[in-house]
Amino acid sequence: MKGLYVIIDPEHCAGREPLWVAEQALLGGCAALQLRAKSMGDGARLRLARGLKQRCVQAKVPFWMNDRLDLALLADADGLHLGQDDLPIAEVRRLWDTRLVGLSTHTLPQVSTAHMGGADVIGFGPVFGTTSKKNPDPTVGLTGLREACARVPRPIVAIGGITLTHAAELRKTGASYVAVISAVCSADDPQAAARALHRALTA
Ligand code: TZP
Ligand code: MG
Repeated sequence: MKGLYVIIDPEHCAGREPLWVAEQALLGGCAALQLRAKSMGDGARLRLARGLKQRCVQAKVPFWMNDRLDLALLADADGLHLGQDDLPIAEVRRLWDTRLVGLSTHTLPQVSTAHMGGADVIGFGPVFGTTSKKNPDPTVGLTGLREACARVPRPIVAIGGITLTHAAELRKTGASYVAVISAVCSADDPQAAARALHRALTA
C-alpha cells in the first residue's frame, strides 16, 4: 500500500480555501493529491491547479488534474485522471506523452479495459456509499475491490465513502492507494485527518 490519495474538491471544503485544505493534507501526509473542481470556472481552476502543483512540488507528492487535459498541461500536472466519459486514453497520449494517466472504473470489465488501454493507475469504486459524487455508480464493496486488484497488474485506487474506520480492511485488499474527498476536505482538522488515514494505511 502506497498510501493516501487526497482529492481536493472545493465543493466539499466546508467553505474553506481549497489551497489551505491541500496544504493541511500535505502536512498530514499523503502519497498523491488531485484537483477535482467540476463547477469552477476555467481561469480560477487553472490558478488553483498551479498553486496546488507548487505545493506538491515542495512536498514531493505527485499532483493530479481531474478531467481536463488542457488544464493538466498548463498546470504542468504529473498525472491526468480521466472518467469513463472523458477523452480516450489513446487520444490523450498524443499530447500527454509518457506522463501518468489514471482512469476511473466502476465494474470489473471496465478494470480490464482500463488495463488494456494503458491506464497507469486505475480508480475503482465506489467501494462504499458516497455523497461526494453526483449519481454514483452502484457500490463495489470490499469483495469487488479485492477482485479488481487481483485481475490486473496495475495500481488500483480504492475510492468512495472511505473513512478511517475502513483503513485496516482496505490494507488487505491489494489496493495501492486509498482516495478520499470528504474524509479529509470536510474534516474539522484536515491535517489530522490526513495524518491518521495515511498512517493507518501505511504503518
Ligand atoms: N468516484 C467514485 S466515488 C467518488 C468519486 C470521485 C467520490 C469519493 O468521495 P468520498 O467523499 O471520499 O466518498
Ligand atoms: Mg472526469
